[in-house]
Amino acid sequence: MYAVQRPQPLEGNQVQEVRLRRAEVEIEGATRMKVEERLKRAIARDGAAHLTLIDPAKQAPRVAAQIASDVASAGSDGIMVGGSTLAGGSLLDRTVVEIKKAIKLPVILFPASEAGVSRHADAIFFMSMLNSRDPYFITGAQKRGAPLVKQFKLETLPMAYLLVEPGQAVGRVGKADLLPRAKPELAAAYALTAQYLGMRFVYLEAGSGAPIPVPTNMVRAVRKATQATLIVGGGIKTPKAAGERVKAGADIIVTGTIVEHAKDRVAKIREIVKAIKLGRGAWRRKCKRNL
Ligand code: 1GP
Repeated sequence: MYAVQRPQPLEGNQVQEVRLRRAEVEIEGATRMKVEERLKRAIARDGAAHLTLIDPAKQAPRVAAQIASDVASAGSDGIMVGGSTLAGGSLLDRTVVEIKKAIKLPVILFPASEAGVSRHADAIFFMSMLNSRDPYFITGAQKRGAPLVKQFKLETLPMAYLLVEPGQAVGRVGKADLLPRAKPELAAAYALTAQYLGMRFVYLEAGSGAPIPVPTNMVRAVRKATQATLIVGGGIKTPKAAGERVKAGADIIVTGTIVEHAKDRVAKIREIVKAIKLGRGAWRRKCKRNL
């Protein structure tokens, strides 16, 4: 016969120790809230959020950290790091590390290829350019990067990356069949495809430095078609352009190029953030009217 090993009752000080450990784990959990949850909370609290894109190839890591610190003080909700094919390796790592030293906002990777994965970030937009003609940009780079994402235990934010005219450099490099500006229904069909594939984020991208941002009627059509968290970026340079896209239904606005000019960075981002947060109030009022 085997003697059943019963757990021994804990002594008073052991009970205390277990309680303390439990409390520590809870605190740790609270401080390490998932990035997706943080974004959702910002959207729920303010109506919409703002993310700043920093391309490691465009400045030294220390300068990137200064930009991050400036936009954090201006009210931005997080930093995206990546964007160009040169943004990889040790330059990417050093940039993420410096940014994380400077701010407490979430740092999310925005990779152009498998080279854009860094162990130091908080999360990664695990993205697929659904309207590319080249399978590399749909599942190829992802397949190469996925084992690293797992190894680094990065939080994944599954995202459809949809390139809209004019598309700029990323449209050309990504061999995108650009979504025509006059075809909002096509964007909506892609966004719905993304949702049915299980992606929780949809990014309508006009391309960095685009002379005109994604049209508002396209944002509206995608908003109407899906429940995905809707991100809009590319060529957004003014509070008006940002606010209009939030009014049309965007949950997150991304700006990149405007933070490169140090002179008025803080004031510019502050104005854009203000327009974003006000914009959603108008969007909600409109929804209520239409109920
Ligand atoms: C790039 O849309 C972003 O993905 C940023 O674009 O540089 O034009 O702000 P801008």
